[in-house]
Amino acid sequence: MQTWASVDVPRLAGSGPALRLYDTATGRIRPTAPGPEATMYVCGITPYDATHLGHAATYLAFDLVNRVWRDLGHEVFYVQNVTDIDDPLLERAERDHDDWVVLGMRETALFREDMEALRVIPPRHYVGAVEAMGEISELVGKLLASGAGYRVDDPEFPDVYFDSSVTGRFGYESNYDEQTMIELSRERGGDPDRPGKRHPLDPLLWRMAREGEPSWESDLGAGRAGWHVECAAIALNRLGSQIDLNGGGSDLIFPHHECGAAHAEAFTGEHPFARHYTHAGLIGLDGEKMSKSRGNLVFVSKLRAQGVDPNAVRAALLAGHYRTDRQWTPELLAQAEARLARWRQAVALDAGPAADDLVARLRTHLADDLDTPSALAAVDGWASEALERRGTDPAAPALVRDAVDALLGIAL
Ligand code: 5CA
Ligand code: ZN
Repeated sequence: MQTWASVDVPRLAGSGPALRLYDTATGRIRPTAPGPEATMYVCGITPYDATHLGHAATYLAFDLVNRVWRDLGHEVFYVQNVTDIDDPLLERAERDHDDWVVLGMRETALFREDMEALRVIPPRHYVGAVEAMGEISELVGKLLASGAGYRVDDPEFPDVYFDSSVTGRFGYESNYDEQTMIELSRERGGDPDRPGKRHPLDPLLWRMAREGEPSWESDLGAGRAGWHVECAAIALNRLGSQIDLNGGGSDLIFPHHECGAAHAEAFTGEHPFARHYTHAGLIGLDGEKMSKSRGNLVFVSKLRAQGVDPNAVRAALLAGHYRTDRQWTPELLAQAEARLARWRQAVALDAGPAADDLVARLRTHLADDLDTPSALAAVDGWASEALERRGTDPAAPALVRDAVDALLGIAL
């Protein structure tokens, strides 16, 4: 699929400390230690109701990872998918008497536009499930042949499932107990109650064609791919195994990333599939998680249409820590707008207080599990000093502008 337009990232002199991030699998903040090339797979949208501020917050968090790695001199190999065929998309299309293909295309186009406006660095490969159906079915075929997959005991629809016991590690990524896993699976697209499976937690790999549902020809029989194997195949085929980071919002901890990791590890025999499983907290509105099913959504495109500066949306979402579940409020946006106005006033001065120390602090805060609240406060400090006491360094305003752009993605 076509990705979105790239964004210029200023190069800063010097370098900072290695990036440390929380890893869900080990429950610890650990250094990321990519080689010259850093590999990152972040789960993309299911294209309906895009792009709400919860989506935006999650992609902004991983955009910071991208920016910090680049600043450290790594080449970042970033891949993202689009789940452009799945049950929720079909359900929405049916509800709205829409064509699921058109719905997916429209929402993906809107998402691209929003990402561009938010100055998110695009992935190198942006891959739709539909265009990847051949490679996904191939992976399912190999899992089936190796014994990691099996046909469910159902003569009418012998769908292919994954035997979650084959790696001997199922549960290592989420660290949830079995009861929790079963409940979350039921809530999030799984089918723990389907008869004929070896284990309730075994996820679907290939759904045989049903009347009235889209399907694709394959050696497995006409059908379509399960959700987790979609991401496993797209990631493995482009980034290989043992990637540096697998990311998404915290609602993907289970079953999605647990199952994706198990698929990849069963296929390659290598553990772990990702060195870091990193998850962003969920954004809510009026005390509830912002989600399609609840319908309490605030859209990036609506804000843009109202004339809101996307840089202010970015600043508002980065004002909280990426791992904290937090609420979107109009005040949050107003505060971000005031903050940006002040920063812009300060960088418009002919001279300012020396900014080398600010750049070092920005790097240190971001390297510390993306501590954006402290990073933004550091810029506030410099801006106050510049506006209240002035400064004599003529290069400082431009340096701050570049650092805020390169590291936070905010254009002043
Ligand atoms: N297509 C799948 C991933 S393969 C999917 O989860 N799509 S999604 O459109 O539902 O979500 C896209 C990304 O936004 C996911 O990483 C998800 O965890 C994240 N997300 C969804 N709702 C929120 C929210 N309220 N706050 C923060 N992130 C969210
Ligand atoms: Zn995914």
